Amino acid sequence: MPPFPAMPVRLGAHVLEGHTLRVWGATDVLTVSFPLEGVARVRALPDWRAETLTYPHVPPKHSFAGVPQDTGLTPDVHEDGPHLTARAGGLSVTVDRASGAWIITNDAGDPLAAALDWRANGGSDRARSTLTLHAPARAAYLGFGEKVGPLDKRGLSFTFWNTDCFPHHTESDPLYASIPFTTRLLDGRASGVFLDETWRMDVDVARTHPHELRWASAGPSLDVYVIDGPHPTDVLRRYAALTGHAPLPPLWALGAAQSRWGYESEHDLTHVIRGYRERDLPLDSVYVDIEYMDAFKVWTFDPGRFPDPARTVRDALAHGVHLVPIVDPGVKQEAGYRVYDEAVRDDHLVRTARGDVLVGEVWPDPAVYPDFTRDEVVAWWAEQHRVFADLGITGQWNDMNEPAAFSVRGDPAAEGKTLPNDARHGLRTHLEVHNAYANGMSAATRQGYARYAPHARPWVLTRAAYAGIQKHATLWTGDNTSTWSHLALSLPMIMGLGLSGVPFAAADVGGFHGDTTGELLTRWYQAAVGYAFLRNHSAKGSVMQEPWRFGEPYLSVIRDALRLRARLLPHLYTLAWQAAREALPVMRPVALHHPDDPHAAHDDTTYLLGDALLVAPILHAGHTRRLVNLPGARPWAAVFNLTPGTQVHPGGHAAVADAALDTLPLYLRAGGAVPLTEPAPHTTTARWAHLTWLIHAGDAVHGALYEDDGDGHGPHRLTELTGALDGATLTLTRTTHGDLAVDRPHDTLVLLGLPDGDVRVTGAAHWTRDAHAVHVTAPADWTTLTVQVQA
Ligand code: MIG
Repeated sequence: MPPFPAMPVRLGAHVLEGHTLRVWGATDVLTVSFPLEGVARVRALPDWRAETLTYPHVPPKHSFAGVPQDTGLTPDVHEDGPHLTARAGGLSVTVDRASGAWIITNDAGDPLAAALDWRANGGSDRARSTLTLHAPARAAYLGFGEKVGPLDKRGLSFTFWNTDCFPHHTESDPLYASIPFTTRLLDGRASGVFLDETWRMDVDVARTHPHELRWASAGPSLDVYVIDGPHPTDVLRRYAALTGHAPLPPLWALGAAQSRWGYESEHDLTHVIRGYRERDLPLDSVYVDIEYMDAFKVWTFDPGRFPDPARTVRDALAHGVHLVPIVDPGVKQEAGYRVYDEAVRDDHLVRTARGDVLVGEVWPDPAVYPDFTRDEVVAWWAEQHRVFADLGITGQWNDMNEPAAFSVRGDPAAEGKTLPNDARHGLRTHLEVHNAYANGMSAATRQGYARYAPHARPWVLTRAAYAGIQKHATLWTGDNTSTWSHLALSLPMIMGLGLSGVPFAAADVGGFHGDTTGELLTRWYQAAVGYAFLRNHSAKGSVMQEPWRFGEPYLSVIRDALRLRARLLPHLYTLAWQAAREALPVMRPVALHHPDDPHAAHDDTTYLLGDALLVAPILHAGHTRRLVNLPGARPWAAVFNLTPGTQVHPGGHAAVADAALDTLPLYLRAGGAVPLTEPAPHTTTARWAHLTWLIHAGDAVHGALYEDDGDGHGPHRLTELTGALDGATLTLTRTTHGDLAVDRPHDTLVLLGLPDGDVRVTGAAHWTRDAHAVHVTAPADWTTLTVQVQA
């Protein structure tokens, strides 16, 4: 614990009101509260009148992250000279009233956050509110939302200011989303810090000073949540309890998706769907970019290119393909256009500092901006989605919602391709709510589909975001490029989003900007088998990059990768369900499950699907071999391309993976059990007619399978597989919960890691053994199987 620094006396009196402790002095107010078990909150606010009033003024907070403001545990408060300590929910906050510094420890005595210095500067344009937290030397800092760089952000600095960065590079910052939340990993122990501030902010992650994590906000105050672990999954769970859980997506959204800024008509969509079907490539959705609109007017269709949109949607669905249209927030300024007329009539638009409706330029030109920071505007925008829901659309792609502006009328100096800092959102300035703009837009989209297509689960993609976005939408990482460096970057970037509460993020497969190649596209598809969604997307002017555009061998290998993805869907869908319940991301950094592993915080090139399947893609041109860090104490079986092999590697070591173009290195940890199915042209339900458990026998076997209709809100069933290998005997038990009956004729079990010898199975009538595995056909109603090996 660092010593409290010497500073002028800042704070004096205190009062406990309800569950909030307030401490105040001549210029500042601190409030301390405990919203949940394991979470402490410290707000720092300026108050110039504090000395003249018996009771300092603390304005109510509107959290754009959606954190409830009126719940909490009541702390015990204890005074010890200048130190004031509040304790609740397993945490203590000690404030040194002389200096204003504060420190948060848990009941085990671990210091989770120590504020060496802070200033709440009242929000004048030039002054900034600052917070300096002690950064222990060995700590890694993960998360911070959608950021470039490695998984561990120590030594970097970032700005939170949602920006349309076209195209971005591997060093670009800021990008499209702002999630000021980090998980600190220190000696295998995790804790979190979340600053619930939408104002433009900067963070310096032990870059300028090696022992300081420095935050600076353009806003008047600081709202800090400190979250206890000890495990990184605990931090994520508590962050989701504060800011919300992501809803379960429909199964189809996890299937293969194709997109192109350049599919311009019904004919183009039909053509691409046929291209997939003719080549026997799985396809579940096609994203429809801006050209479908009539003169870029949102909620319209160009009558020439889409004469009958209902037919277009229906015909695609008949091929098992969902269409996902893009929607931009900018509304064309055109009298007589219904959306614009309503927005003006009902005062829904962002205004200039002078009070006029702000006019900018985006794809529609001139364009006006709905003010999604106000509830009535969100409700109005939600109603617009009826146009799409009535056509049978249930997925949507919200773009340009930083918001982006190519230019702003009357503001030739418009900075950063967005609205001016002093633009007005009701009573708030743009500088305050810019980062929150996309959350309101995406909330409206989810509300709209929930209302007008209640039979379906909405699938909402957004480019921009603030903390809490996961309740409404998921992110793709915007305009990446068709380069190997962007393929490699996609892993830490998506995992960083996963550690920031966004479990379903993904990057554009093949790269958006620039020309991809057959090899890059192929390796990208392999690397992306575990992206939460798998969308090939590219920009106008770049080479076409559907899976067949580069001929053989690429087409065949991409088809294999898409089939691998299709086989993994029972597992991926179960992970999606776990993401919705427990806030664990689909693509998990090794550090999430192995915080003790010395290499995990710096492992940017592999990821886990669940806790037992490790994906180690090739990320460099021409490479056919790589090193793989295999974490933990248990052995890992090589299951390249999901095929049982002969190699088993010890945990806690690196392995060498040989991977020619047609090979994706995968490893299954001892004890891991992963549910797989057969590839299909597109998804139908998540009640799998074919089910294979790939199991690596170990001392503690565990696997899970979540099944339901794949969409909507019907019955479900959870199957859990447990078991243990004891000497030469493997026992497996299957239990099920839930109200969904599943009727498949049998389960197939593929068992790795058994000792050599003849096999006898009790509980099944059919089994075989080959060089790599034991294959068991288990009856539909099996509950227990015993596999005995005789030497
Ligand atoms: O100004 O809609 O990131 O995915 O294809 C570019 C056209 C606007 C940016 C998105 C990209 C999309 C493109 N959009």
